[in-house]
Amino acid sequence: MSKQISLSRYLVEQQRVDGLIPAQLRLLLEVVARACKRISYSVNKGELGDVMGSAGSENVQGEVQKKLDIIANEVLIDANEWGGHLAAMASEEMEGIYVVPNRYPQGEYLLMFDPLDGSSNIDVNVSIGTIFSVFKKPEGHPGVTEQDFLQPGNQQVAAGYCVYGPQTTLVLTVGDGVAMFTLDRELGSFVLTRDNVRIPEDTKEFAINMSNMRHWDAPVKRYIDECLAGTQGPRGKDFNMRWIASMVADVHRILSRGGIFMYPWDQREPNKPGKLRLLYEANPMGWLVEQAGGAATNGRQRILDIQPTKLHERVAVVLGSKNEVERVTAYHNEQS
Ligand code: P6P
Repeated sequence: MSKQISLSRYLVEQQRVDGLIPAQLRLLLEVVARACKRISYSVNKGELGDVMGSAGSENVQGEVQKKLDIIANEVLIDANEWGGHLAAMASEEMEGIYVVPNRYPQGEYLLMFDPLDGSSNIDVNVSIGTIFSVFKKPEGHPGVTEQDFLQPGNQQVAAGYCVYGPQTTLVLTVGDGVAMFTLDRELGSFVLTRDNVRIPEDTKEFAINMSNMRHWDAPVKRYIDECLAGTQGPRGKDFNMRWIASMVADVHRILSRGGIFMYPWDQREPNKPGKLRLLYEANPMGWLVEQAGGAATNGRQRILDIQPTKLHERVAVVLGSKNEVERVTAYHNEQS
């Protein structure tokens, strides 16, 4: 039987061999993984547990919360607040930051997460996931404030997601490439199933919500029109389209076989730069994609270089196979 490497062993080796992750960060990542395992069990219960449907409340984004949105958020808060590795947390589902209560030791890390991304898919049994991003708390002042969370994505020390699909798979980077761990339900642990994940630089597969076509800006229309023109058009090859409407599932496909994912600015809400969240979706996914040899921009600049101005900042997202992202970005920059 091939030697199975657990997530815990992988993290110990990253800590010991490469000196990449301090013990406190290793502990944090193991706690997040256990929380994701717990969320996976709730997700998998479906109709058998009291976890489906709406919670009858709205989140800070004004979106109707699903019961599982709230369950996942509470699992992550409860799992992480006592360990001594965190100073505070921020969630897509919460308006402000959650400072670790004084009854627990304060740590040096900040954890941000979208507890259950793609939750509109929960009730129809389509893959959903948890996205997380880790920063160090800025030094030089006591306590922690919202301002401490407003760091550009290039300052992340760890990022990842857990996709709850046919398999429950945790995907992680600590700055030394991307690794994938599949949950072995018999063992109850995450086992390394792919290491050094690489995204092909070219692709024939794009992911975008085509129903928004009439609202797109010209560079996006140009790029998609060229893909749709196929072998008769300037690209000289046919493209396929996928849109799961669950960023975690779409990004997992791109990390697994290449592709380009786009949620661009559109004129439906012209004052919003985009639909997706910078801190909870674009930064962690952008770093994972870059660590796997892909690229991630907002159409004009590298996502990880964007300086956030508020916790729930939104951003346009173009990420995936490097050559395609560079083409879309070039089209935008030619425009202005
Ligand atoms: P639309 C899920 O709500 C999400 O935030 C992402 O996971 C997903 O890519 C996108 O929104 C789907 O948006 O407009 O196609 O429903």
